[in-house]
This record gives sequence, structure tokens and C-alpha cells, in this order.
Amino acid sequence: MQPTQRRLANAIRALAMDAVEAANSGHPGMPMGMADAATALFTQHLKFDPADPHWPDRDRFVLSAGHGSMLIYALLYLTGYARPTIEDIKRFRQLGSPTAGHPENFELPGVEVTTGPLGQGVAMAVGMAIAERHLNAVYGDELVDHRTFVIAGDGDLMEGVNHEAVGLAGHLRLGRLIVLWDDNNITIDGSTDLSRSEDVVARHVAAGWHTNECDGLDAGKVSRAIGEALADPRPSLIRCKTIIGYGAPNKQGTAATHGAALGADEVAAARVELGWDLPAFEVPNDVLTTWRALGERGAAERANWLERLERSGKKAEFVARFDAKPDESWLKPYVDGLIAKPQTVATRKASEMALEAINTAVPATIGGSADLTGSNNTKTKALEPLTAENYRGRYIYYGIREFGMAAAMNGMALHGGVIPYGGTFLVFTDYARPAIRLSALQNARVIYVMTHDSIGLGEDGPTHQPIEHLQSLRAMPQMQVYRPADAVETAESWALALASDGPSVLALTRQNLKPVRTEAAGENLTARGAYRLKTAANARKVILIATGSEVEVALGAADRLERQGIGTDVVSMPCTERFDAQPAEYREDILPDVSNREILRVSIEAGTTYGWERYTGLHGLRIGIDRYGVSAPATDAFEHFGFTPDKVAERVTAFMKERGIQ
Ligand SMILES: Cc1ncc(C[n+]2csc(CCOP(=O)(O)OP(=O)(O)O)c2C)c(N)n1
Ligand SMILES: [Mg+2]
Repeated sequence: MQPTQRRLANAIRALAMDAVEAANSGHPGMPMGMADAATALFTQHLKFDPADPHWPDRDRFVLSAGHGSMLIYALLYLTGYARPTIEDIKRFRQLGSPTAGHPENFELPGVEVTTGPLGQGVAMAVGMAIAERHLNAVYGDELVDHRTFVIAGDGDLMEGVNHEAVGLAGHLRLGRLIVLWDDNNITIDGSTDLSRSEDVVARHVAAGWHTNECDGLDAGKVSRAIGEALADPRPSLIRCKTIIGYGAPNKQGTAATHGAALGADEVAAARVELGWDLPAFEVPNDVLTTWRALGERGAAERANWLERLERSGKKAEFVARFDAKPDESWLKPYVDGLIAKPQTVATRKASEMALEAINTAVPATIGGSADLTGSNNTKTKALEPLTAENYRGRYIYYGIREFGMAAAMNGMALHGGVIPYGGTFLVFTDYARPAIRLSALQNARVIYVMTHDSIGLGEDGPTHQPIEHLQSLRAMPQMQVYRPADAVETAESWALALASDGPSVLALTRQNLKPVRTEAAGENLTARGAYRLKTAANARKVILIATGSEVEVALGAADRLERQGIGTDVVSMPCTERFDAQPAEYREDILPDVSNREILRVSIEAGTTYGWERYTGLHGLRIGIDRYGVSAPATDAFEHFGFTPDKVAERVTAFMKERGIQ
């Protein structure tokens, strides 16, 4: 006799409580409460094949309530993925095990996205659902026809980003998105009554969602609710009424099961309650065999899909979109044109010019902006809006939802087949920061087009003028921050961002910049991170290291210093991370590691000086802004803070005099 759905679900419960017990750390309550719902989803609806976790037309599953990581580890093991093995599960949360505390996309194929920071899973799922609809519009049902399922807890639905995500999903009518809400009335502090009285379902209805409700502890009922959700053309919220820690007779229904081992006595009592009389980590043969057989459900469907792909005539193009580096043939002719005809433009405008070439050459790009399209210059002429009526479009009006936009872009990038880029003001990276961090952690190829990158934005004043933002973004591991100095560096930065395996921030000016790269280089100099733009004419005494709009200022200051006989190099440093990754000889050549008495190193950036000691040395000179900005026209603001060639040259000579540098 085939085991019941409840018995299949109890395998999840047992593995969850055993793994948490062994680690003496983790969250048994959520997996135990949602085991039946997850069983319904994985055994009756989800389209997947453990033999190929990267099958492009698989359904996407996002465990937004990432603290319940044992739920997905149990599911991957039971359905027959290569990892985690039962040994991996025994080493839950241990050093070197892929069964990390929270699910990490880079640890286990089958974990689509990294979750744990509550709210972001749902918001990334919105991006996945957008990518699916877009690729469906481009390639048709025969190649792209899948759904995005999410399990979300009370916390996910309380977070602010959820409001952004739900609004966007409703607006774009993402009917392939289905969220199962683990409605257990419990969070860490206790009852949800302590902190929530809004009508969560009504909020979704108001945003244009379909909603229904079921007993989340009854797999049959959950399955019916999923069926209804699938049939409805709107995004769906399924309210699954559950009991946290279900099966632990003395602790279920309480916050005690949320994030701690149940304890040996309670685990023993739960085994009795669940009729599970095997030792820890053992799954009865009939149960494991049934799970494995159900895990093979998708194999035939994948085989059919592979056949359709062969016959489609679009195989090469489709596969390339998922796997290959994007076409870079646009770069050389475009840069040659800029060298032939130098242009004084803002780098935001230069970005738009580069994008005109990119968006033609790279059909995978999907642009957008958080309501600053005209300021971020993110929309090129031929891009049509991506709307509920036209998913073929490649431009998304995200609305004033910076965090939601960034999280959606993570989901799009990790879905694959598309390369998302999106804009807002650099200062508002703060609004998107948690998702930017997850772009970096997950190695998601998202390109952040962040304009108005300094006091050079002028009159909008201190609230809009980034100060600490560049350095704080550079402090993020696995993130490349580009601050190009002119149109050529902007194009080079774009090429690198597109070719990257991870995220990039392009920090771009509002104000016009003179071209600094006026000669053909024969290579992408930005790829070096920093390079010598001007070589000292007199005996070298000073190296000016500048980024973005301050490179022009550095060149002017260098002229003045040379006239006084002070040999001055100018180094343009569009990407500190790339420079740090260069071979030692190259770095030594650009920034010789000698005392600042022999060669004074000076950083010039219209932002915090914090961290620039890294390149100037402790005894170097750092010219920056260590306070908030001013409301004034850009040229006045630059003058005020000393970012003019004269003032920089004066500061350098004064500094040399003061320190007795000859
Ligand atoms: C952004 C964020 N804030 C706080 C936390 C810490 N945290 C983890 S789970 C949790 C409570 C979540 O409650 P719920 O979603 O209802 O999960 P349940 O207790 O029902 O499993 C909190 C506050 C987090 N992971 N992410
Ligand atoms: Mg809860």
C-alpha cells in the first residue's frame, strides 16, 4: 500500500527535528507546520527533475521563510537530488556542509535563491515570474511554460518589501506566481496579535491578487487550493492555516518551536505522536521509495521539452541566453566612434548612449527604473514597456519601489535567460541595500544604474547627495562598483558588468564631464580597475588618484602642479575591486609602494575619505567630503568643497610644504 500524504509529510517532520536536534540549532517549527502543504506541492504540482536542477523550464520554488531551511533540504533529499545526502543532513549547519543555516543558492542546485532575510524571497519570486512571462512571450509555450511557487511566513508578509512586491506583481498580473502563506499566528516574540492587526488577505485583494484559504495540515485540501490558484489568471495567495511545530505534542502552536531544538524528550514524544518509530535520520523504505518515485514525475516532461527544444530551431539562441557571455561586439566600434568624435556628456547620458548599442546587440537585457527613467537615462529608444498586456517589452516601470526593484532583479537574474538592469539615484541604494547585498552574496548578475552620484547633482541638496555610498558599496564583497570618468570609461564599465558573473553598480553623474580618454587604448582599460591616464612630465613627486567626475579635476590640478615643476601622475580608478585583483607588478607600477615623502599619493573623490588610506597610505592626502552636502548649483557645490583644479593644486602644495616634502 502506498504511504499516505501525511506519512510522506512526516518524513519531512522527522528529518527537520532530527537535524535541528543534532545541530542543537535551527528552526523545526516551520518545516513541521508546513510539511503537508509542501508535500502537496512537491508531489502533485511542482514541475522539476532532480536529475537536472538547471532545466530552464522547471517550476521555480522559493522558500521565502528561509529559517525553515530543513524543509527544502528534506524535500531535495527525499525527491532524489544528488545533494543533500543524508550525511549532509546529519551535518546540518556545520562548517563545510551544503546544508547551511539558511538556504544558499550557491551551495545546492535546487535551492533557487538564497533566503533568510525575510520578505526578499517573495520579492525575488516576483522577478522570477516576470522573467518567465517575458521569455514565454519571446519563445512561446513550447519552450517556456512554468510557474513560481513560494512558501512565505508571517514575517515575509510583514516586511515592507512585501508591500512593494505584492503591488508590482498585482500590477503586472503575474498569474503564474503562487504564494503559500504559512498562517500559523506565531513569530519569534509570540502571537502575531502582538504586532499585526491588518487584514493580510484584503491587502492582496486590493493589489489585484486572487486569494483562497485552506487547512494547511491537509495535503488534499492544499492541493485543491493550488489547483484553484493555477486556474486563476491573477497572482495567488493561498492562506494555509497551520500549527507551528505540528507533531510535537507539548510544544506545537508555540513560539518555542520556532528556532530551537525541541529537546530529546519532546522529539521522543513527537515520534510517538507521528507514528514514527525509527531512529534519527532513518526514513522507512516504503516512504523513501515513494518519495523517490514522485521525484521522477518530471523526467518525462523534461525529455519532451528537450525534444521540443531540438525541433524549435531556436536551440542555439535559447541555450546561449542561459549559458553564454553576452555579445561584446558592440564595444569596439562604439568606443572607436567616441575617440573619433569626443563628447562632453554626463556619464548617465553616456550610459544611455552605450545602452543604445547594448540593447540592440544583447536581446537578454531588461531595463527599468524606480520612477526616475528620465533621470537615470535607462530607457533606450527601441525598448517597449514590459506590461501585463505586453510581456515581450523590455522596460519595466518599477514605480517608487527601489527595494522591490532590486529584489525582483535578483529573481530575474537567478531565473536566467535575462540580464536585468535598473536605475535610481545613488543615494537611494540605501533603500535597496538589503537586496543589493543579496545580489552580491548570490552572485546574481544585476546591473545597478545609479545616477546623481555626488554633490555634482547640485540643487537637490544633502538629502540627495551621496557621501558614504560609494565606499559602503565598495565594502560589499563580490560587488563591483564602477565610477567612470567619461563616455569611454562608461562603455567599458558596461561591457564588464555584462560579462560579469555577479552584480555591478554603475555610479554615474548628473552633470556633464569632459572626455578624458581621447586616444585609442587597444584594450578595456577599466578592466584594470585603475590605470595611468597622465604620466608625470617633471620628476614624479605626486600621484593623483581620482574617480568619475573628479578625474577631470585631477587632470587640471596636475597641469598646475607641473607648471610649478612638480611631476604629477594622474591615475583614473573607475573600479577599486578590479584594481585590487590585478597582479602585484601592475599595482606596484601604478601605485609604487614607497613612502609618501618620495611620492605623495592623493585621493580625490567627492565623497567620504573613509577608506581611501588604502590607496594613499596613512600619510597621504585624501581630498573628499566628510560631512553632508549642500543645496546649491553643482559648480558652486564643487567650488565650496574644493573640487576645482586650482584648489586641489593648492591643497597638494600646502600639504607638501607642511610635511616638508620637497
Ligand atoms: C529581515 C529579517 N528580520 C528578522 C529576521 C529574524 N527572524 C527570523 S524568523 C523570524 C520570525 C518570523 O516569523 P514567521 O515568518 O511567522 O515564521 P515562523 O515563526 O512562523 O516560522 C525573525 C524575526 C530575519 N530572518 N530577517
Ligand atoms: Mg509564523
